[in-house]
Amino acid sequence: MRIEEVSLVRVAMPLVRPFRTSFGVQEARDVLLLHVVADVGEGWGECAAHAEPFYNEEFTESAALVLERWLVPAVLGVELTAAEVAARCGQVKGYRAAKAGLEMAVLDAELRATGVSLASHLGGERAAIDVGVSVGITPTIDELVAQVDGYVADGYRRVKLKIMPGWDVEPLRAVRAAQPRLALQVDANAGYRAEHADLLATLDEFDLLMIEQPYEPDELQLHAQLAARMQTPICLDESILSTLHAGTALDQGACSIVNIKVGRVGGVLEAQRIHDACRERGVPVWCGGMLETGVGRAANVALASLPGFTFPADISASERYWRRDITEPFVLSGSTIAVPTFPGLGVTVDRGALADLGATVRTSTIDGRTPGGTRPFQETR
Ligand code: OSB
Ligand code: MG
Repeated sequence: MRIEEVSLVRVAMPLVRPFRTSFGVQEARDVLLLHVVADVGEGWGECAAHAEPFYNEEFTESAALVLERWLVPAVLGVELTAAEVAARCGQVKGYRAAKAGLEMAVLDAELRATGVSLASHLGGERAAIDVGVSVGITPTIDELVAQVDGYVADGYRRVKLKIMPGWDVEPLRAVRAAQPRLALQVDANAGYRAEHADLLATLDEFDLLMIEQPYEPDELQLHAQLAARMQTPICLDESILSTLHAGTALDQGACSIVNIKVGRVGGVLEAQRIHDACRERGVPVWCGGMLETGVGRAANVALASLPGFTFPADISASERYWRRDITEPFVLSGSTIAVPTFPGLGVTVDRGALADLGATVRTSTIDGRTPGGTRPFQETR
């Protein structure tokens, strides 16, 4: 296909409730969507970067700038397939969430044009996926227990608690007491240091599915040391940016489970390759989330339908995040979410909702008068 126009759609979306992790609190998402118009039709993608560089080094403003200056110019007016987007963008180092958003939009356009759903394109095998909910750090332990009870009442059968030094053993003990048989796991978002190893080892008593990313991303050896002394499996999130990283971490014994996130690894196609590599080694994976809108959530749900995704995903129903999403909402059925079957991402972006939320749109197009020329980004709404 030939890409004729790319728009960056930026919209502030308030979360239903603040989401606190070891790296900070978020009350709203600074959402960046990609819209492409190609000769074969249109497509949408979502850049999962957050407003601040606290989860990793990327942030929305930086992603938008890199897209405008380098990534969009690398694909605009070019004849390509979605599978070629990553290579076209390869001169730019990092900025994986920005690249993932652009690839997602091109892939959506390609699959819509050929009438194939993203899930079937990727090799998905399930009509619905098992999901859980990621519960942020709350002001009090009572509020945490009440939130967990509420999600369990909604139907979620797996809960992930965010932990950090000072918010680990006590909250876990309270939640375990209230929910003795609930499938429970924790995520530290790299909040611990080597001196916390003894404390982390005591978390074995809570019968957790896994501990996610206790230490900093580069600390593979520390993770391997912890894995060697704990019953609870270690899962890595922030450490794994590629198939190569996943292989290295597994070779070193730094984890035995891999969290796969589209934005963190540079796109849904690299996510699929990590899944394939882990499956070949018999390593379970699961799909992480970045508080996406319906656009990014659709890609996550499609990805999570692949057979190697054996733990419930961090893909909750739309209402857990948004009072009003910008696509049709994803709804919970039992503890599952249905996989879209329509072509491409299988969701429709609600332009009216975007307008109501005050979205800004910046667009760059090919310049019909100049062979190979493009018009620079301009605010269009
Ligand atoms: O580490 O998995 C994480 C949200 C934002 C940034 C990092 C993480 C998360 C979550 C929420 O845990 C997952 C979701 O429900 O989208
Ligand atoms: Mg995580």
